[in-house]
Amino acid sequence: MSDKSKNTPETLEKSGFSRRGFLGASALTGAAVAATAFGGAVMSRETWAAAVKDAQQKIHVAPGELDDYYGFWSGGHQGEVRVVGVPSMRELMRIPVFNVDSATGWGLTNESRHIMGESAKFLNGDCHHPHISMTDGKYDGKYLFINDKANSRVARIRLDIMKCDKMLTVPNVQAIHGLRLQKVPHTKYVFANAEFVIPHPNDGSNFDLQAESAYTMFNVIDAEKMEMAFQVIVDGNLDNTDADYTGKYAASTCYNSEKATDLGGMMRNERDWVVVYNIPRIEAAIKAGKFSTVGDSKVPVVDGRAGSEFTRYIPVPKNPHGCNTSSDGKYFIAAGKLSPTVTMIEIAKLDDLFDDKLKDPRDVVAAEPELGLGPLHTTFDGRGNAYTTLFIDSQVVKWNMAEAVRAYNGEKVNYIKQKLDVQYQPGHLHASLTETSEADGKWLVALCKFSKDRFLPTGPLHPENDQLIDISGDEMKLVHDGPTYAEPHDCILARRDQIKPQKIWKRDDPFFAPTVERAKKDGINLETDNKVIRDGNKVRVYMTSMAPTYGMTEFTVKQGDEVTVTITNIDQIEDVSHGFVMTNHGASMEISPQQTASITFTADKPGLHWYYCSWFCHALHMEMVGRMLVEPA
Ligand code: K7E
Ligand code: CUA
Ligand code: CA
Repeated sequence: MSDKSKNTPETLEKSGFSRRGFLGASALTGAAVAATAFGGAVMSRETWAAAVKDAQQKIHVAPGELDDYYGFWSGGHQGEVRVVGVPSMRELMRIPVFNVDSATGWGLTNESRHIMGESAKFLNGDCHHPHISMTDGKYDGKYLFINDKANSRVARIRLDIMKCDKMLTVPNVQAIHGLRLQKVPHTKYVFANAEFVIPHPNDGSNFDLQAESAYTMFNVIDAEKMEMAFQVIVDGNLDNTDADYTGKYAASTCYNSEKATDLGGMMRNERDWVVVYNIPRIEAAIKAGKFSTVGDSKVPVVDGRAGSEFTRYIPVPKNPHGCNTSSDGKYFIAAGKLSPTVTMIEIAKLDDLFDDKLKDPRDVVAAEPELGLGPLHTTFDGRGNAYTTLFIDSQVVKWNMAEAVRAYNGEKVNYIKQKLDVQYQPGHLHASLTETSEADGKWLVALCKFSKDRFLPTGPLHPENDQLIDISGDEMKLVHDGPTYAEPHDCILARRDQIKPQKIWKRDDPFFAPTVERAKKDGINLETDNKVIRDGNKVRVYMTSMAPTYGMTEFTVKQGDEVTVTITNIDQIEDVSHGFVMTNHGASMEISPQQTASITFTADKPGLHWYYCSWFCHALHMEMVGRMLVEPA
């Protein structure tokens, strides 16, 4: 176990290791490895240098070589999803979701606004939990789902094109937070926690949160249709969630069982709870018509509050946070946050709890190991070990689950295997393939909320620090610091063979189907036609693009016209994306090979306006231009 007091940057400095000197000698990881990676003791310069070299080799992906894992990072309140190669930690791509993106035109184009629906009016989002769809408890590489806490949405990303293709606003709730997927037999459902308790109806007639009519709901979404399947009214609030490996149960943590509105109130109870949902029972009730609805929504709602046949409430210590299903399928593990413990809930005992064969819900607790201060989330290596972030201790603790159970049953065993300092204050952590039955125990990412002194200063706003830890051996080894922009809340790693992206678009892709439909009505052949269609004061401009020219280099409209430019990129060559920017009109979009994209703006200024290609496509990319001539009204 490491002794933190020994290996802070300050003590290392005191013992003769200047960070700057060290960085000079060893350019790549330097301080990343220096402080704490290799146990607690202050090491000699030689050992240190050797350790750094070892770490560099582990993560080095040579130029032209490919990473072993795809990582998908939530961009937090920045609103996007980022694709990162692991172990190199190179950022490969960004997928705009709840944000507006000038490079691709996400939030600006008609296709993206169609997908965003009503919620396109929101320019912000706050995504936390990215999760990949599964079949038989393994990633099937089809979709990635992510929540938006800020505007109560759930989005789906198609992993074949790495674009968001569906967005759903969850009705009658506030702040979708915890999100997980059904693992078995396949991802039929997305489980999404709405965090905040609100009055119902929430029309200003009642603000009393202690009233029975004030509640939040557990939300279940049909993953394929991206429509609400049903909602479950619960006691207290909801934080994180996960699903089991039988397809029967999902569980959520609740930190505000008090339904309090202030900090003191939310910490009043010694125990809050984990609520477990019996999915087949809820499905059966809905099928039998035993449900109600809330407000104008048609979504079936069942009442899962205390005493309901649909749920069980398992008391756990205090303000629990993370909820993680162990990759062996045995436990839901709730992290204590304000308690130094995590609670292991034995999934095999839940049948008896629901059948009332167990009288005390605490009878399903298999162990409650003490791990350290501020446990937040847990991940697994497939070898019986769990890894939990300790926010307050700034550590990742590795512990053995079977040994924790033995200790709970009175045996004298030390289930703690190692504590590794991380820099600093980790929230989530994620081991490779950990949410599946194939957890492979190779890499672990600790998503640290503070970076403090780890990087060149960037003003009052610091980057966060996603650290890569090698967990393939007996000992965890920190091998890489990964500065990231606000706020990679969570990430997920899949083997590269599990994700199969297309190289160019297919012409019949549903992503731009509404635009193709529109063109058809206008009698346009998108692959060949360059035409202007006038429809009252609406003007639709259709053109092709092929490096380095647009199919149309000049078109004329009248001042005040609503202009829709639709471009079909007929290039078939991989990686030749074009763009379209109409200067001084706030219009910008990406058009990748074989894609059709469209954008609408008002031609409100008379005169000549250049448009140009914004994605570098050719030696004559600068010359890929055209002009819109606007005649005065
Ligand atoms: Cu996944 Cu912060 Cu949204 Cu934990 S939550 S850290
Ligand atoms: Cu087309 Cu640059
Ligand atoms: Ca509480």
